[in-house]
Amino acid sequence: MSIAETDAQIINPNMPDVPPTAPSKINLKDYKKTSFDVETVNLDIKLFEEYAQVNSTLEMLRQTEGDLVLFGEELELLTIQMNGHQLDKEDYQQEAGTLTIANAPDEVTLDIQVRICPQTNTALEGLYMAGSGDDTMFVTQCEPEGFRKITFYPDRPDVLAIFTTRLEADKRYATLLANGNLVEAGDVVDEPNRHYAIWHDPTNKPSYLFACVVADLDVLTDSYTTSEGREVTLELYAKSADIDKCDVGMQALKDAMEWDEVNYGRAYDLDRYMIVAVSQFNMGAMENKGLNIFNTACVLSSPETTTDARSFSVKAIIAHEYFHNWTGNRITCRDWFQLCLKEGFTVYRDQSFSADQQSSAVQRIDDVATLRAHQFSEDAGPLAHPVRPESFVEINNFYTTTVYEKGAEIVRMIANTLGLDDFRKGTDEYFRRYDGQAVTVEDFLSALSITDNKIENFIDWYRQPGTPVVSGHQSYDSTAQTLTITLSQQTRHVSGFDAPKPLPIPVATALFDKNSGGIVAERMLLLDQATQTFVFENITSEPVVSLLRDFSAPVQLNYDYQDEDLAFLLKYETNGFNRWQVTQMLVNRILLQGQSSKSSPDIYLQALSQALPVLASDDAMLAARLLDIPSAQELASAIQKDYDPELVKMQRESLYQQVADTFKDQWSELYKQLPIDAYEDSAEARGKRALRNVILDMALTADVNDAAEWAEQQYNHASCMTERFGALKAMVNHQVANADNYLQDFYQRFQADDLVIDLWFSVQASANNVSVDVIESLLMHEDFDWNTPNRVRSVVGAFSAQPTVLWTQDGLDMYTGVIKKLDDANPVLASRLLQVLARWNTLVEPRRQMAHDSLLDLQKNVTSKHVMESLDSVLNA
Ligand code: 0A1
Ligand code: ZN
Repeated sequence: MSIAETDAQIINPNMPDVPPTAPSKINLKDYKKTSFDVETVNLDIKLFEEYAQVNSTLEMLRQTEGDLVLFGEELELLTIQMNGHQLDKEDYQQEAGTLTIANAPDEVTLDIQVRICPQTNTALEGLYMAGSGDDTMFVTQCEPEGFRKITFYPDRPDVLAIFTTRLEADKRYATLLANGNLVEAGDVVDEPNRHYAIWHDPTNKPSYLFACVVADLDVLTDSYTTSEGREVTLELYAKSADIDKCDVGMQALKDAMEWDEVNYGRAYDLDRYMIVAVSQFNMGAMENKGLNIFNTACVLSSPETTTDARSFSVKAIIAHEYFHNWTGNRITCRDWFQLCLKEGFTVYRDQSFSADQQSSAVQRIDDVATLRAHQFSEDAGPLAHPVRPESFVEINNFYTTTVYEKGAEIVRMIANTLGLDDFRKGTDEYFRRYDGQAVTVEDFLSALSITDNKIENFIDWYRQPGTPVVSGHQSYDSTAQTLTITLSQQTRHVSGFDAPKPLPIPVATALFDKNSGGIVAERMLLLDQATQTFVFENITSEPVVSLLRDFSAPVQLNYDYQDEDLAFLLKYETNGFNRWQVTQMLVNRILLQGQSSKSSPDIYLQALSQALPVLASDDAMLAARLLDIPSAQELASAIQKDYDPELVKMQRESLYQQVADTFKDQWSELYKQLPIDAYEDSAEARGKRALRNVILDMALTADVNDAAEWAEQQYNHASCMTERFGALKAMVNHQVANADNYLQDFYQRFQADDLVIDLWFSVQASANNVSVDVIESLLMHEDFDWNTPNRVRSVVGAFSAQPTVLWTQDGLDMYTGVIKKLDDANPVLASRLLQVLARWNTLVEPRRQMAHDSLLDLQKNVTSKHVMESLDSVLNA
């Protein structure tokens, strides 16, 4: 579908004639309870060819003084009755987004009838139609404020109610699903083509966890018996062509259910758990009570069509949504400022689950790499905000890596500070105390403090934006046999926030004997002042210090290491994560320090030569990670001024080339040690596939004879997508002679599979030599679809990671043009794409000015509050 068609679609003829008001800021400090609580909700949703009719009955009870306020957007109000009496226009006040009834009695039954238009809902919030042609379905997305696009309701997370939902539709939509248990289903009287189903959810829930699906889907069914003896039916719904890609997700669900029982004592509480795969979805997945809705990219997986990395993340996302049943659903957020309460804790839980499914070192490496590439960069720029923000215009703009990933790091620090036994006692207390409630971060910390109140001052981590920089040095006294480590912390002052104060920073530390390489002391240092010294006694010779082991805090470390110390640690550190961390420090020293103090790559290359051959046979996945050079964005995030994308790219590529050349004679041997075997989904097999792809790319970089042929062989004889796509990517990036033929072959083989065609788009949009012309031709391709966020991200998202082309006039024109197009149709997606431009202010001239002008021009052409809020912050750099 073209963007012109999209534009035409979004004019909704049913929109009420309500004057717009300027978007206002909402502040945490203004939180007030609602005047009325909802006890029960009865929803009746009837879907027709061109619209949906939604009738609702709300039983409400007064809890404090004040008006009865309902939220509603893009609804055509047909009738409203209070306690059986029809309300006239003068009985209520309707403003943009709200409907207010003054002087309501203490007990109220509201009957409300509205019409909505899911068929034209391109924003993918509320109830919308996904798919096209004969292949359509209706689904909901209510978090954070989508329910108000279905009916008028006190749509806030602290209003919990019991929902009963009746769905009615044409019989070609055979699947009618909503939260909870199915209580009745049948044909509609006198309408032979229509049927209905009634669902009842016995748990009290906020409206953001409401969901329904009206579709024609196949289902994979399984079951799980909980530790409490409950027999749970598990159902995974997908299009019939995709049903054979549901086994990985189903197994992950059962693994997650068991893991939560063993590790947190949490069992599932309904008789049915459903997951539905949807091709048009703004985010990864959604934890609606008993009825998760998933982006197809985050649930479907098969060896032939899904890379190992993607398949692994499918398992993690299935677990994440399942874990929300306790951390998010049974205990929810009092208000949206507390989003990190459910997200930070749940990400910590899914990371721990994933660490149990593969090497925990590799899991930590991947989590930290993501944090450093994305969250550190957010914290360093104009979009920096506390993990618990204090104000927002549009809450959708705060589903950020700061809330999610930094939020998870805080929970990790707390868990490590308490120790895992006391952390478990604390989480048990949290579930005991707050089950069924909507609570705050303070409540969470107070429950976790039952064994020890030392973690209460971690609240400052939730309040203060910016990444702390920990600097330090050591001095050794051979007479006293003491080692003194001095550490200090500094956080940049983000404008609009109080001056930063010292945070409690746990620094996991080990001292290594220089002669034996063994550990002579190990301690968790708690740095909670601006500067502190820590003394180690009985140290007989000056050791090498390893700090921030396992990345014990989300900080930047600036310790006065010699390169030799880091090379030493690469050899002797016992934990794989710490070894990776020292290679990253070495690479950063080579690439980022001022010309005069730059490290030479020699020590790094020498250290790698020692580590690589052993690791390659020992732990292939870790060996693959050790060859990582931080991405261009991650490097850029450390540069505050005069960032030159060309220079960084050149330096990065030159180091990569040096690594490739250093091992030129070994790539062939190493590659041959990793033959293509029959497909296996084990950590070891995944490690070998990852390393083989890294080696292939290195060999092509070093111009090893026959490397292009290896790539073709690997593509042709691939046992799975990781091998085939790895080979294709290498061929495209190195522009080998046959690359275009293979691209074409790939397209033809997988034409029918949207998720693989997303890969096909993304490999081209992220190619080393990409140009704006290539991107534009991809956007014009007949398979490109503006209404499918996965497709948009596969081109535009991939392109956004190409700073040398993005930050040019043509690149910016193209990119801001996309944001303009999506601003109206899908503001959530448009605003997320915009956030990539946040670091414009650090660019070298003339790119900086160019970017500034483009952003100012964009400001004149957008209207959604999502994009306007992000743009205001970005321009305030
Ligand atoms: N709660 C989900 C994330 C999510 C947020 C917003 C959405 O639509 C605008 C969809 C999903 C999670 O953390 O998995
Ligand atoms: Zn989540």
